[in-house]
Amino acid sequence: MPYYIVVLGTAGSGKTTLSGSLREYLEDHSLDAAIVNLDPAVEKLPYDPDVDVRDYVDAREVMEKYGLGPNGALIASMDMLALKINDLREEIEGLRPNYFIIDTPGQMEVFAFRETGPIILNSIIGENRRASLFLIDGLQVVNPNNLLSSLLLSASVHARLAYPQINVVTKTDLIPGDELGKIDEYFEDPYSLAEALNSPGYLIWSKDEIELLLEKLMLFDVVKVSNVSGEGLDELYAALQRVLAGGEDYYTEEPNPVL
Ligand SMILES: Nc1nc2c(ncn2[C@@H]2O[C@H](COP(=O)(O)OP(=O)(O)OP(=O)(O)O)[C@@H](O)[C@H]2O)c(=O)[nH]1
Ligand SMILES: [Mg+2]
Repeated sequence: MPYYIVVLGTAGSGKTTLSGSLREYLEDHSLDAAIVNLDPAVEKLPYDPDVDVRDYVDAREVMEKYGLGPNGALIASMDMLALKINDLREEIEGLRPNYFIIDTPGQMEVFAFRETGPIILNSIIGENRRASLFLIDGLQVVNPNNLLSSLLLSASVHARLAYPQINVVTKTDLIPGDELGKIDEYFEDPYSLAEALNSPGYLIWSKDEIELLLEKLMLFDVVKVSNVSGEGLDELYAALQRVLAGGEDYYTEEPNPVL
């Protein structure tokens, strides 16, 4: 049974780059991985996709035909893709890798706030084991308020998909050591993040409430990676195996319950 890894996150957080580097990593460890490009608007990919949604819908064409802007066209394209889901699923089922990596578009509303994203993903994945990676742009979350918003968005995605989820802080190669240390501190101790928020007095929650909230938001595993140096990919793989295989043998695992 293949495992499905869904790569999600805000625009530019590194989904496409990580999808490529993760496939390389798995292949270097003698595991077979296939990438499904689920972004109908992407122009250039750093990897060669095994399945490409652009064969089913063309966001640029949708934009011109219906006079839509880039975001509207993306959302309309995903709606159109949902209508072709059986063909897409058949193509995916024709492949037999150990892992499918699904690279998604950065328009988070498709997954966090609309039906389409979960419908498409659930149809593709069926009853197979899955994990979602929620990518958090490391350069953004040196700012504690941005980290709080990212964690809230990650929780929104989890609330819609209900997949086992790992938060992945990307671009660590671009973050100075002392700032990286701060991010570690925030994740190790939610209280330090609550303490670091700017103007918490203007938030509707009291500091105690923020601390409680952060405790819940930080229940997800978190891994830091650089897609450039490859640092952190060992830890990401270990976290994925914990979620996907629970330490059990690949072939003896029971599939996930039907969602
Ligand atoms: N230095 C560095 N750059 C990175 C890393 N990951 C991604 N990038 C760069 O960040 C930019 C955006 O990366 P993408 O992989 O296209 O991000 P994405 O999340 O797929 O973007 P969208 O699909 O547009 O939402 C590219 O210029 C990447 O080369 C990283 O770990 N380190
Ligand atoms: Mg991308």
